[in-house]
Formats: sequence, structure tokens, C-alpha cells
Amino acid sequence: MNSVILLLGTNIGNRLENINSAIDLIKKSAGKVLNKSSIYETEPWGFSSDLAFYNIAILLETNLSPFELINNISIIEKTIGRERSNNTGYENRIIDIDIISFENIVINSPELEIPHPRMHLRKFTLLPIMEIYPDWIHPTINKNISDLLKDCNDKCIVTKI
Ligand code: PH2
Ligand code: MG
Ligand code: MG
Repeated sequence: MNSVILLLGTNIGNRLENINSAIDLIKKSAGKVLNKSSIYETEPWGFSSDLAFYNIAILLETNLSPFELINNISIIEKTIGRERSNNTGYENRIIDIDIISFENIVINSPELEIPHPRMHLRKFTLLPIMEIYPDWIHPTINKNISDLLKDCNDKCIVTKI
């Protein structure tokens, strides 16, 4: 069994419904949900949009390999209605499900990077994870979530709903 941290994000449509649908589908095809953070309303990070996000972190226990998991997650995103344009850069989205960490595994392939390469730069990722897995240690930076937060310069607004 593998412990995985997922981060869900949505800033289009009924954000609460999008998160709930994603969690239902994760339970059906990705593994057992052991813990969930609060939902946070968060300012768009890295691009400008009038549409604020909801973000939530989930602790998942899974038998899947990282590549099986990312495959099932892509199917879940498409089921909920995620469409990707050919534009580069961030865009508004119905749902985004990112694998933030997978045990203490490090993967650097074009299809999948674990830990998520920008997780430590984002308060919308660190604050929810702080609630569910503060002791997780980043396998290459070698810091726990609380120390990553201390070092994080992100100024975007992040509020618990
Ligand atoms: N996801 C991004 C880019 N920017 N900003 C917020 N607040 N929440 C997100 O989930 C998010 C983002 C890329 O996936
Ligand atoms: Mg993302
Ligand atoms: Mg993603």
C-alpha cells in the first residue's frame, strides 16, 4: 500500500460539486481516502483570472503504481469535464487533480514529475497539506511541510472556507 498526497483544484462552475464528484471517483478508481483537508478559497497563482479556486488536499492509500494512478486520474478529470486547450500557460479549469507526493518516491519523466515540481512554491498546496500530513518530508529538499511553508514567499490569498 502506498500513501499519496493529492491536491484538487477547480475555478469553473460549481466548485463544491466538482470537488465532491472528483472525490467520489477517486474512491471508485484510485484508492482509499484516508483524510481530507478543509477546502480553501485561493487566489489564482501564476496567472490572472477573476475566478478564485477551491483547493483541497487528500491523503490517499493506493495499490496502484504512480503511472497507473496518473492514468486513472486523467480519466477522472475527463469524466468531470476537463478540457485542455493547446495554449501554453495556466487556464481556468473545472477540475485539476495533481499527485503532489507518492511515498518518498522521486520521478522525473516527461509524463509525470513527483514530488510536484512547484508544490513548495504554493501556499494553496502547502496550507491544506499542513492539515493532513505535516510530517511528510520532501525527498529532495529534505524539509517537512511546516519548514517548506516558512520558506515559501507566495503572497497569494488563501482562506479556509
Ligand atoms: N493550479 C494551477 C495554477 N494556479 N492557482 C490556485 N489558486 N489553485 C490552483 O489549483 C492552481 C493555481 C496549475 O495547476
Ligand atoms: Mg495543477
Ligand atoms: Mg494537473
